Amino acid sequence: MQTILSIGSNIGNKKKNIENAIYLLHNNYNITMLNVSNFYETEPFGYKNQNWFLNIVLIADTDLSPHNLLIACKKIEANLGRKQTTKWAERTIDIDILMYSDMILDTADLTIPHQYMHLRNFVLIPLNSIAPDTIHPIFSKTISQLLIECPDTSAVKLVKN
Ligand code: PH2
Ligand code: MG
Ligand code: MG
Repeated sequence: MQTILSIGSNIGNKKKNIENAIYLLHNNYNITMLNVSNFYETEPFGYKNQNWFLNIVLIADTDLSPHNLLIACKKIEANLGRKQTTKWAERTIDIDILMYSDMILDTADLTIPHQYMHLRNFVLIPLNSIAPDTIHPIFSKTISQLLIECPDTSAVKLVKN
């Protein structure tokens, strides 16, 4: 199944942390990357008094169920040294499931599509760069339309390689 993930880091070697997460998704869980966005330097959304993040979004193919994909993401976060801290705390690595095919799911530990994805520039700007025409299954709107309507004013800067 096709899934869309958001990966962010704001401690340590942010680029290496994200590259390691992509490597482990593929190597340990046989997840195939179909499209990976460029890196973006992003102003912290929510709690402002922390480092800027580096963020990417990727589209991948997986045989894992949403629940098992969530477990895989959590294991990789733990492998890469993420400490279990409060919701808005800075993090070595954060891997979030944004979408899973056109599935809608609302369980205690997992909500798909990600419940805040349409409200965050650090998600929508990278995602719009690789999948502007993907339809959000709850709002029935494209990513490019959600970006136009997004009220977030936080800065998201493309990193030029
Ligand atoms: N993740 C958060 C909270 N705020 N801000 C940016 N810019 N990037 C993130 O990945 C991010 C955030 C919670 O996971
Ligand atoms: Mg997150
Ligand atoms: Mg997370």
